[in-house]
Amino acid sequence: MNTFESPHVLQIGSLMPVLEKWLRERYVVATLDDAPDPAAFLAEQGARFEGVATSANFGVSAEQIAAMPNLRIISCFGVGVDRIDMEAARARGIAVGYTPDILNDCVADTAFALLLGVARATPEADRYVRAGKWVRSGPNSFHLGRKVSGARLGIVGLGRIGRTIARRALGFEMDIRYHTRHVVVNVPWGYVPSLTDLARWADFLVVITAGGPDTRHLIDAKVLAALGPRGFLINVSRGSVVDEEALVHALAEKKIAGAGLDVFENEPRVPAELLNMDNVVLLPHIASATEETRQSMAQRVIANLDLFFAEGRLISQAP
Ligand code: NAP
Ligand code: 8YV
Repeated sequence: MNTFESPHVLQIGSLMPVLEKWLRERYVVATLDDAPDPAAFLAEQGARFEGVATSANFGVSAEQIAAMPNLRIISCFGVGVDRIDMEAARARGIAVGYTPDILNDCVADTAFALLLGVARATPEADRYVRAGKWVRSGPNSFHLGRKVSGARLGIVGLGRIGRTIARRALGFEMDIRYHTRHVVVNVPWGYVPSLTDLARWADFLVVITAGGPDTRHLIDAKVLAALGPRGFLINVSRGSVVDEEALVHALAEKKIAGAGLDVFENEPRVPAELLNMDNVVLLPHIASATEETRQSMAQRVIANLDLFFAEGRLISQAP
């Protein structure tokens, strides 16, 4: 494509190198992060951008959208669009592309990695071996874990990823129930209208709702108290869904058994108290981060942009 004919696309935040390469092969790309003063850059040059390429981490703010009067499409690397000001995009009729379904498997796998990790204390056991404690303390010296197979799994959010998690749980012969705002038809798992009732019932409560204001602190002190001292919390959705202060308190006071967390309220900052707790497993927001899935996500970001600029439509349009 000749650069004189190519639409101008603004890249917000760093993206996978291959995605950055593909973008530059097709479009005239400017990286907002390269500007010494991003706001001044947008005020001066915003009118030239018809497209934005961003990620679930960086999103696009209402102010940034306002500074691009000719913006027609935002293509997001990720399925969670809570950092994109969807209202501002909708008001201007700007299309928002995202990457649903492609990452269901890896996010569900990570939910199980966290669940197994915290229940069987595998990261802690690994540290025990490396520190020479097994040699010093002898056979069967490491504390007992908790059984996952056959346990009760409560899923908060039974969308694309939640259903994939439920299917994984069938292999572990778990008893599965879920909570959402609307009953999901054609699934064999029991609906629990009250989140606290689900937490009270569950051995493992896995959170996989959307982020944003509607789900902010859905998992609060009350839900954690209901989960109880034998219950584990797993969060692979967004840090904002869990009241982190209440979670730290619940863990410190042994009001819940443990937690497996891929996401945090102020990423990449993790509450200092969690760093010294053995009954938590902490991941740096890597649920979708496999070579295979990230490659497919990058392809979808490009496919959404290409199809939009060619035919005015998207493969995956965020609702
Ligand atoms: P989805 O298909 O839209 O499912 C979202 C689910 O959340 C739906 O079942 C929805 O049901 C439920 N939900 C929304 N608001 C709720 C509320 N207030 N109370 C209870 N349930 C609520 O989305 P998905 O593709 O499964 O992805 C889910 C989220 O996972 C994404 O939005 C993203 O934030 C997160 N994610 C994280 C990673 C990671 O790297 N950790 C990777 C991918 C995705 P109702 O509407 O009926 O309530
Ligand atoms: C993102 C995610 O890809 O899809 C989402 O919503 O949170 C992840 O899969 C990751 O945060 C990179 O932006």
